[in-house]
Amino acid sequence: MNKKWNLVLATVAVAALAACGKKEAAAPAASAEAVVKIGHVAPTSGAIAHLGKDNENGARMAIDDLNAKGLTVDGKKVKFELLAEDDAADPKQGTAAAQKLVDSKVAGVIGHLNSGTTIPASKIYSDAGIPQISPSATNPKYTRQGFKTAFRNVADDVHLGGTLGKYAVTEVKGKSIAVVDDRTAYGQGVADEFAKGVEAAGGKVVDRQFTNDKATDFTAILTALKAKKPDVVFFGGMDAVAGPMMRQMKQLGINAKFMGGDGICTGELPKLAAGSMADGQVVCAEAGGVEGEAKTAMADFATKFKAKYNADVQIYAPYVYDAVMVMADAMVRANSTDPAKYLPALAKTEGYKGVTGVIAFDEKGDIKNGALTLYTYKAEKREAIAVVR
Ligand code: ABU
Repeated sequence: MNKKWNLVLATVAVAALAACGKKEAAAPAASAEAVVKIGHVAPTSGAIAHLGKDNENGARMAIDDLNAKGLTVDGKKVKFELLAEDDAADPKQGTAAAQKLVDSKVAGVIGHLNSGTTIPASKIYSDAGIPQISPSATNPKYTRQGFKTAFRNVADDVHLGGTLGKYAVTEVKGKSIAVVDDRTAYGQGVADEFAKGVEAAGGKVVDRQFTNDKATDFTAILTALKAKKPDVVFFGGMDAVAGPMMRQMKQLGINAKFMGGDGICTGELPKLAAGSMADGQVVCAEAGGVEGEAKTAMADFATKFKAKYNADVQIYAPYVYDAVMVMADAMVRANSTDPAKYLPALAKTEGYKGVTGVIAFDEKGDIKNGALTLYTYKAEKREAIAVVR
């Protein structure tokens, strides 16, 4: 718990004691328990269920830690309850899950994982006045719709795609860059930003192809792309499609660098690529990152996560953890778990020290001064190249 939180909790407890103490000095400050429901939505079924479970476990860990600490809000001990929904990365199931959570009277929602589900769901939460923090949806549109309830604690695709596009030209020295995307809100969006970044850095996109997020056979697009002799292939999409695409690139003799956004930058990618990944071939980026001493908190989180779930962090579990904690911190500062009352406190979040770094939101609800971590893979393990802002 950070110092600010300690101070706030102490203030709340003192205020509660003072209020109770006037007539019944012996009454406990926190006599009743309030159950506060927090919704979480991610695809825990389907091709990227491993990422959905990673996110959901991050949320569970935060809820367990909050309940172990025992928060008091407005004189009541708070017990947090997680309502976890599976949207299967499908926009229609995403809005159905959102409506279900609203009907269940959640105080806030963490999610969804995908931009394609987060964006349509955000209108439902906005209409209901329920704060939402996405810890992984990176399409910029999410926070540009004017919804006061929408927050994101990772960088967006403008930052992600643009930085990777520049990197492809200036560091990877790509001369002939091909771009493929999966036509999802995320995949197409990050690929567009990547292409803009390439061109802004003086590079050339020689081919643009697309597939979909359920495809398994890429022979036609890879054959077309091979004719352009690319030295870099960028894929806008998720690891479940990127892995088989890398395998088929190898079979077709395309020996290009393989780049992608956060959707491919996971612990599972080497397994999905099934032995086709050369050391240093992949360059991707996580939409967050820590440097220096802050790395210790991130490493400690990974150790605790492994011990609790017998699973390595895929990518966004620590960001989900922080999203839950930031929401609870706003409730404590507002001395209320009522969405209408703690929403202004959430919007004013400044200097919150999480495991993923310092969190503050700008006027749109986006993280201020968001970081990116560029990664490659060596011996099938993710290896950080640099943290950039
Ligand atoms: N940011 C990568 C995965 C989630 C999404 O934005 O669709």
